[in-house]
Formats: sequence, C-alpha cells, structure tokens
Amino acid sequence: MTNTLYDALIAPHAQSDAPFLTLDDGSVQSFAGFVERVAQIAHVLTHQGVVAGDRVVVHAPKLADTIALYGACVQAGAVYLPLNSAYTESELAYFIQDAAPSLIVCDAKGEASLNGISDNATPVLTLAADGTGTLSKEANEQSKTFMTVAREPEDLAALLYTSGTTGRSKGAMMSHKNLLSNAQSLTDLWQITEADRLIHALPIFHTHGLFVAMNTSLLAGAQVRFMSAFDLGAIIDEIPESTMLMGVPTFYTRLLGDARLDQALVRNMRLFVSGSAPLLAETHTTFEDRTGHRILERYGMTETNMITSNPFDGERLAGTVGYALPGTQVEITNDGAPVKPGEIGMIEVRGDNVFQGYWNMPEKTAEEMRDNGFFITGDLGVKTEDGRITIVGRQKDLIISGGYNIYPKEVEDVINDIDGVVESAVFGVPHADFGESILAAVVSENDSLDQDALASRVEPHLAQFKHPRRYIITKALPRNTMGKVQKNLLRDEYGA
Ligand code: MLC
Ligand code: AMP
Repeated sequence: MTNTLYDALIAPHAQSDAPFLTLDDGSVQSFAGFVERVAQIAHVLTHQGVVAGDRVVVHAPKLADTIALYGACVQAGAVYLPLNSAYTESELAYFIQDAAPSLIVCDAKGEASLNGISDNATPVLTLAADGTGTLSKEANEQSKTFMTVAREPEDLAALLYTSGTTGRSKGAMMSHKNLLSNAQSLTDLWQITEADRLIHALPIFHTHGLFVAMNTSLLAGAQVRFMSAFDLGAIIDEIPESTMLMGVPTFYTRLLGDARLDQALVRNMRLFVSGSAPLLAETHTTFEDRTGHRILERYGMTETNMITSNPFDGERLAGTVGYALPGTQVEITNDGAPVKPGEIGMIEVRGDNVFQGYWNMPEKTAEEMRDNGFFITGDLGVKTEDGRITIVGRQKDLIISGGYNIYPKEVEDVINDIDGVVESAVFGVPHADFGESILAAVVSENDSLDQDALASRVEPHLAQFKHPRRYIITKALPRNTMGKVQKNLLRDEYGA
C-alpha cells in the first residue's frame, strides 16, 4: 500500500524526536508528535464520513493543528481545500457550493454562517485561534496511529482556488505527484536539510506558505518557526536562531525599514527566498548592501507550483526569476509557437508540477492548457540564450498586493451591482509597502455615491485586501477606438 505524499513527507518522521514546529508561545511539536497528531485527526475525518477523494474545506487560523489537518487529509486520502481566512460569507458560499465538500473545518466564529451556507447538510467542525474547538477535542480522544489510505501519484491531494479574469474563482486540482515533484525540486535546488530552521510567517492557505514552505520542510526534515501571523519584530528576533526565510517582497521592504537588520543579525542565515510578486531590483540590491545576502527570487503560480528559481550556487540576478526548475519546461511563445531568445512572449509551462485542471470547469482548463501539455500562465516574459527568465508584465488583468492576487473583474462586478453605478474600472498603482495598491474609477448617475457610500456597499462582499483603497468618481472611463477601457491611462493619471 502506498500513498505518494504521505510516504515521502510524513511517514519517515514517525520515530523522530527532533523538533518540527516551534510556536509563538515557545512550545515545540516534534516530528513524531506531528505524525501522531496527523493520525488522530485522520481518525476524526473518517468518523465524519470523509472518504478518499472527498473535499475538506478549511477556513481556519494558522495553527499546528491546521498543518496536521493538511497531513490528515493526505493520510486519509481526502482533498485539502484551504480558504483565505479573510474571505467574507458571500465569497465562502461560492467555494462551498462549487466544491461540495464532505466536511468543513472553521474558526468557532464562522460556525453558524458556514452551517447556514451549507444548509446544515455538511458537517462543520471548529478550530479556534487558541487551539480549542470540536476538531481538536475529538482528535484528542483518537488513537495515534491510523491505517494510511492508498493514493497514487495522479490522485488529488488539494484543491486551491484562484481567481480569474472572468471574476469567477477556479479550483486548481493538485495531485500528489504535482506537489511532491515540486517539493523535491526545491529541496534539492535550495539545499534544504534537517540542519535548517525556517522562519514561517506566511499564511498557509496559499501555495507559497503551504506547499513551498511546508512541503519542503517536511521533505527535508527541517525545523519551522511557525508564526501565527506576520510580525516584523518577531521575525527580527528569530533571525539569529534561524537559517531560512521565505516571503513576499513586502517582507523584505519591511525588514529593510527596520534599523536592526544588518550583517551581524543575519550571520546564521543561509537563504532568503522571495516570490509571489515582483521583487524590485532596488530591494534586492539594498538588501545585499545591508546584509551581504542576495535574496533568491523564484517564480510560481497556484496552478503550476514553482516554475523557475534563481540559482542557489550561481548568480542571483536582481529583476530576473532565474531558470526553469529541473523537470519543468518553460517556453516563451507567440500564439503557442516559441519565440527567439530575447523576444517577449507568453510564459508557458509543462512538467510534473503542472496541475490536473480546474475543478468542474473543463472548458476553462482547455482554454489555458494546450493539447501538448503546456499551461499558459498569462505572464509575459523573455528568456536569454542560456534560459534565464525575466518577467516583463502580465497579459492577465491582475493586481498583486502584498502577494495577494486581486482580479479587477471580481471587484468591478461588485461595484457595478451597486444602484446608481453606471460602470467602473479597477486598477493597480505602485505602493511602497504592498507593491501595488487597488483603486477604482467609478462612473455614477447618483451624486450621493461618494467614497464612503461605495466603500460600505463593497465591504460585505469582498475580503478586505480586495477593497479599493480609493474611489475616483469620474464622468467617463478612458476608452480606445475599440471601446476597451484604457487602464494604463488611469494608472498613469492616478499612479502618483
Ligand atoms: C493585509 N491587508 C492588505 C494586505 N494584507 N491589504 C492589501 N494587500 C495585502 N496583501 C490589509 C489588512 O487587512 C489591514 O487592513 C491593512 O491592509 C494593513 O494590514 P497590515 O497589518 O499592514 O498587514 P499584515 O497583516 O502585516 O499583512 C501584510 C502581509 C500579508 C504582506 C504580511 O498581506 C501577507 O502575508 N501576504 C502574503 C500573501 C501570500 O502568501 N501570497 C502567496 C500567494 S501564492 P485594515 O483596514 O484592517 O487596516 C502565489 C504563487 C507564488 O502567489 O508564486 O507564490
Ligand atoms: P497565484 O495565482 O496567486 O498563484 O499568483 C501567481 C502569479 O503571481 C503569477 O502568475 C505571477 O503573475 C505572480 N508571481 C509569482 N511569483 C512572481 C515573481 N517572482 N515575480 C513576478 N510575479 C510573480
């Protein structure tokens, strides 16, 4: 009996008393303790009727038990479906209806609304920020061993929702092989070992904090300083005791804003990784001047896991995302045909890292996945003769704020639904902390729709990070001769 991910990431640690997760209160969970907790939670899943292939929705705080729940889904053969803890009730309703989960695990505060959304048809267990709740209570009573459910490389391990240019979120189906192959590539390339200690301050509902950070640590047997949330002071405190940090560019600009960051502080650190959004070349060079470390920038996507990385040994070039990972092919194309080195084109990716398609959306999968297996990322790039890739822009209409993706269409749909709004255009402008910030230009036929009125109508529908930071009331949106809204003109006008 084999279970691809469990056998590689979790089973090898069953006898290890080495520390795995160090939490904010200083308590430490050993690897063996983690394996046992995974088993206890796997029993809870089974008792709730979860069987192989069933989706388990997780809308919970960042806790050791949340990671054990991910492990338990793997061990029980279920499909782990994490959701951003900032999502509103109306956002959650869509995911639950689309994914038809067999179990929902949520923060105690969300229990009533999630029960309402699922019409009490799906069992709901709770996991509160202090670690209490019905999931942990039931788990405490279970055996610490569990008969692992067989799962093949092609079986699904996770479903990660990603928004799209159409405004409707799509569930990216990730197989055991997709996740394991990428964890193996990154662990080898970045030379992660059991001597490492990773500072983990990312959320665990996205591919970066969950798969890039946790799967590699589990595979290598590395220790993790598992922070419940981003806390600059805590990161500074942990740096001398740690060897690695993985973050979005905002982590690095915030670190640079702290006078304590210097060469002496980072003397024990081995690697700083950045990804999920473009790292400004200026941040890269300033960070090197202050610390002597060249941040290693890598590039990825929910659907593909990680695609490229700057070298571990070798030149990490500011402004580039490095080379295709081993086992991953990257082509720069024009209408599907590869262009010459130095020419700009669409970044396309093929390899074991590329997902199985969108949940329940074969037509969307067909639009973005070519018959030859290449996935069309929507990012524009250029490749040198020797294969080094630079991202030069995006064809998709996307804003990345602090590493979170915001698809303007989703926000425009909400604004356009407000009585009196004629039309709107949502766009990103440069922001010193978040990289990009979100603005909305609104054409309205109702004079009372001011900044506050618009903000209060949008608020209940969208997670906080998707809220426009400013509404610009305007008579008309700039359009080209084809009638298409020219967001570049809005960005130029309001960018400053
Ligand atoms: C928080 N806020 C944000 C925001 N994060 N607004 C816009 N964009 C964001 N990213 C809101 C808060 O709700 C708050 O609102 C206000 O902004 C200020 O919050 P803060 O205290 O400064 O934010 P903080 O909690 O410190 O969070 C910032 C952050 C966080 C950068 C640490 O956003 C973060 O962890 N980002 C990482 C996201 C990530 O993991 N992305 C990977 C996706 S996977 P108010 O009104 O209450 O003041 C992917 C593929 C790949 O992209 O390649 O990895
Ligand atoms: P997501 O859909 O949330 O997985 O976000 C994936 C997108 O983030 C990619 O398609 C890119 O546009 C962007 N991205 C990730 N890493 C980088 C990077 N290093 N530089 C620029 N953009 C990045």
